[in-house]
Amino acid sequence: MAEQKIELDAVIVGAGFAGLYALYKLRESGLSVRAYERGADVGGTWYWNRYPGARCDVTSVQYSYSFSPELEQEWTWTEIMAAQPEILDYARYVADKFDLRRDIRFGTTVSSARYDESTRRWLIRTDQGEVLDARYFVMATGSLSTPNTPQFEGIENFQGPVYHTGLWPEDGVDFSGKTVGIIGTGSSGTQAIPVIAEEAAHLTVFQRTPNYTLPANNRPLPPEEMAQVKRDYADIRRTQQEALTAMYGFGGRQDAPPTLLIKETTEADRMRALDEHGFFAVRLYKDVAVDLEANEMACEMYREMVRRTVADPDMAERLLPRGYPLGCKRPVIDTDYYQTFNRDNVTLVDLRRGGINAITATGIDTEQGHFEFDVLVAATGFDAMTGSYLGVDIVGRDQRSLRDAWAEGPRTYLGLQVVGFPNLFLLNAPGSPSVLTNMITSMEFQVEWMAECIAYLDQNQIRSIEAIEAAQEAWIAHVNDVAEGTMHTAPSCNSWYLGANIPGKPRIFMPYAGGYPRYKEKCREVAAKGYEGFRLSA
Ligand code: NA7
Repeated sequence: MAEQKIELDAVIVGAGFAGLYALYKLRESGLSVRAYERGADVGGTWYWNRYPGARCDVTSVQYSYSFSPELEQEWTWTEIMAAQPEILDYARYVADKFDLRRDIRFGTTVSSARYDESTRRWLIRTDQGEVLDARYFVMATGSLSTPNTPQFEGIENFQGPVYHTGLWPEDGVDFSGKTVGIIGTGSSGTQAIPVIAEEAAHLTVFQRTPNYTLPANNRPLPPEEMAQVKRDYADIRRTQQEALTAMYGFGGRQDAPPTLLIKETTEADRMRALDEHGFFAVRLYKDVAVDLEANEMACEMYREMVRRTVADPDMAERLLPRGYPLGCKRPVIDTDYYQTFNRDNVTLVDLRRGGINAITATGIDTEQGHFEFDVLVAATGFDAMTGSYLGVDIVGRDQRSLRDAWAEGPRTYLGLQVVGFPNLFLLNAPGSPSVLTNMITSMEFQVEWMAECIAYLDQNQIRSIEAIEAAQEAWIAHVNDVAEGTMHTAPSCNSWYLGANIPGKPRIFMPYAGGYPRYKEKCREVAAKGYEGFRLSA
C-alpha cells in the first residue's frame, strides 16, 4: 500500500519561541505550514526547564516578541526578569492569540528527514507514523534543549528519584523534609540551589567548576513602570536593534559601558570599587574583556567579594572560581547564591578536592567520602547548540547525513543553511549570534529573513536554495576570526560554547561573536545581492 503523505509547503520542528514565530510568519506569507513539537504544549525551553528558581537572565521587556505592537500592549510583565511560569504563560498566550495551535502537532517527535533530489522536497517522518512531504524544512529546535546527564558509574543503583533540571516534571517536585544532592553549578544549578535549600531538609551541592555569577537585581515590575514601558516600546526595540547583543543592560542593571582600565588602578582603588559596587565592580573596566592579565585582576576582585559574602573562610575558598577567565562561559546571574552557603542545611562538596567515584544506592561516593541523600538533581546542562539538530536523522543531497557533515564540528553559512542540505533552514544555529545575544530578538530577524527569502524564491520560480561551499567556508573563517582574542576562546576556557562539556565533542567555538548588528548587515547584504553565496535552482 502506498504511504499516505501529507503535502505541505513547510514543516517546522519545535514550538518554542522560534518555532512559533516561524509558523506565524510563514503562514502569514500564505504557505501551508505545520509545526511538530515533542512536548505537550508550546514554550520549548520554558516548557521543559521548570526547575525551582528557573528564570530568564534577560529582562522580560526585551526577552519578548517585537513583531506585534498589539501583543506588546496586551501583555503585562510582573517582574523585571520573569520566572519560568510567567514566560510559559506568555508563549501560551501568543499561541492562542495568533491561533497557532491548529497547525501544531504536540507530543510528536520528528525522527527523520530525507531530501529528495528529483522532487527537491523533503520527506519527513514522525514517531507517530506521519509522513510529510514539504518544500521547506525548518529546524527550530533550540540551542539548549538536549539535556546532558553524564554517564556516572552506578547511577542506575540510586534508590531515590533523579531529576534533570532540563526535563523537570510538570507537577513539580516536593522537597520538603527531604535530603537532596545536586550536581552542577552552571546557570541552572545556581538558580535552583537557593530555592531548593529553602525547601529541603538538607542540600548537598557537588561542584566541579565554580562559576562567576553576578546578582540578578530582579524585582517586581510595578504597573506604572510597565505602563511607561508600553509607551516606550518603539524606542526600546530600536535600542535593542542597535545593540551588539540585541539587548541593553545586564540582568536588572543598566550600567554605562566600562571606561576604566583595571591595570591603572591600585589595590585601594579596587577595594573601594568593591565597597561601592559589590560584585558589579568587575564590570567597570574595559580591559578585562580583552587582556588576560587584566582579567585575572578582575577575577581576584571577584574572589574577594565571595570572601566578603560567605561567612566561613574555608567554604568561601571552596567556592572560588580559579584557572579560567571571567567572560569565558555564558554569564550566570543569581539570587542569593553565595548567601545560601551561609545556611546550616547546605553542604558544599568541592570536587576539585576529590572527584566523584560512583553513584550508590543512597548517595554519591567521592574521593572525599560518601554523601547520602534522598533525591538527586542533575543540573548538568545540555549537548548545546548541535544536540537538537543532530537528534533528528537528517539526510541531504548525495545521501549525506547532517551527522556526517558536522562530524568535525558544525558548519553553516550565516547559521541559516548548510552545504548539501537544500531548502533546510536552521534557526539559532551554530554560526549565528543566538546564545551570545537576546535569543528572541535575533531569532525574529532570522525568521523574517527566511520568510523574505522564501517569498523571493516563489516569486522567481526557484525551487531550491543551497549554500555554496566557498561561501560557507568564508563564513566559518569569519566566525572564527571574530571569536579570536575574546575570553570565550582563551586556552584555559572550557564551555558549552566550545562543546567542551560533552566528552569527545569537537572543540569549536560555535556562536557568531561579531555582534547582532553586523550579522544583520551581512544577511541583508546577501539578500540584496540576490542571495549571494547560495545556489538557486529553478
Ligand atoms: P551548564 O552551564 O553546562 O552547567 C552544567 C554544570 O554541571 C556545570 O557546573 C558542570 O561542571 C556540571 N557537570 C557536568 N557534568 C558533570 C560531571 N560529570 N561531574 C560533575 N559536574 C558536572 O548547564 P546549565 O543547565 O546550568 O546552563 C545552561 C545554559 O542554560 C546557561 O548557560 C543559560 O544559558 C541557560 P563543569 O563546569 O563542566 O566542570
